[in-house]
Amino acid sequence: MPSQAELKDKFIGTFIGLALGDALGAPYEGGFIERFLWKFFSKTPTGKMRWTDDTQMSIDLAESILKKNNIDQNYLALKFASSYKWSRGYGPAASKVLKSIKKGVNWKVANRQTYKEGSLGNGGAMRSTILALIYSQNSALLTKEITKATQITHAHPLAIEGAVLVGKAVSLALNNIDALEVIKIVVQNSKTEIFKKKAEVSLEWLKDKLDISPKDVSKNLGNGIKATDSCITAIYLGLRFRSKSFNELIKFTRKCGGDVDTLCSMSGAIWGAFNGFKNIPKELFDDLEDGSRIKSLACNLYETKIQISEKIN
Ligand code: AR6
Ligand code: MG
Repeated sequence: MPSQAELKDKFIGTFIGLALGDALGAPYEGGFIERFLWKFFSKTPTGKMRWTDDTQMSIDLAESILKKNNIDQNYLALKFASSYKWSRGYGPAASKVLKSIKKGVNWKVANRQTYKEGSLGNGGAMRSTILALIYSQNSALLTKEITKATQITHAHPLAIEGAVLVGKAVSLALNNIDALEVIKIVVQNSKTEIFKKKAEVSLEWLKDKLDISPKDVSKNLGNGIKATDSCITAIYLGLRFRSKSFNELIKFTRKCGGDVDTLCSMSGAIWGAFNGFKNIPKELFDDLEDGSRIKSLACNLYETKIQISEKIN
């Protein structure tokens, strides 16, 4: 178990790892058109690295928990909707859900307007980290609260399963659980064949310390925007680079291609949960949009976690 001071540093490392991964991955996301478009949005007016919807929705979730002390789905839906900005690069179905909620449609209706079963994108998983911070000591509550936070925009069972698996990996990293143990737990917690198979492949690779190329990682685990094509990939990357530098993780993940910002963001959060803020390069943090605001949100989440844990126990 980490000490209180270490845990607080890990909270900051997790949230900053998520935002930095997002901002560092964004210029490498998608194909030629996406990369070209991002050039116009990649910097803030003061020249800092701009992050995308992954970080925006994580900030929304963090602020919502700080305000309500738990997941109030109606409040969170409105918060997500009011923060929506096209230029943050939200997925197409997620954009429609948020625009509908903004117009007054109930989230329970809006989240099934494009797909009857809801979206199976990784948009729920990219923000589940925030709940891992709050519920890292209570696996059942972690699953319940991630499910509630995810289904507002991503009602599909695969989106929820992916979000729970990513959240679980972050919570185990916060608790200093060994990387091989983490992937074994991910295998055990995978309910669907596709997640389980990819988690089993990751376990074999990590056990044998294999030097798998970015191309083979993408080919076997996926690099797409669906939860099934990215959640296990990000978990594998976060675990593989657990004892290497943050820069090495980002360099490798950029080469995996596809949904690079979200792969970097989710694996960056896992890396940060293991290694803490103290190991994140200061020059990267100084260059990040709203770095101090995110750091202070992480500190406030830490205080809230202590209060919530006292109530639960
Ligand atoms: N059936 C078929 N295709 C689907 C379904 C479904 N039920 N659900 C989603 N898709 P979306 P996100 C496909 O729009 O998950 C951003 O860059 C469909 O092509 O809900 O919030 C974020 O940062 C749909 O457009 O987005 C993430 O990296 C796509 O999956 C990424 O996009 C994504 O679902 C996904 O964000
Ligand atoms: Mg994004």
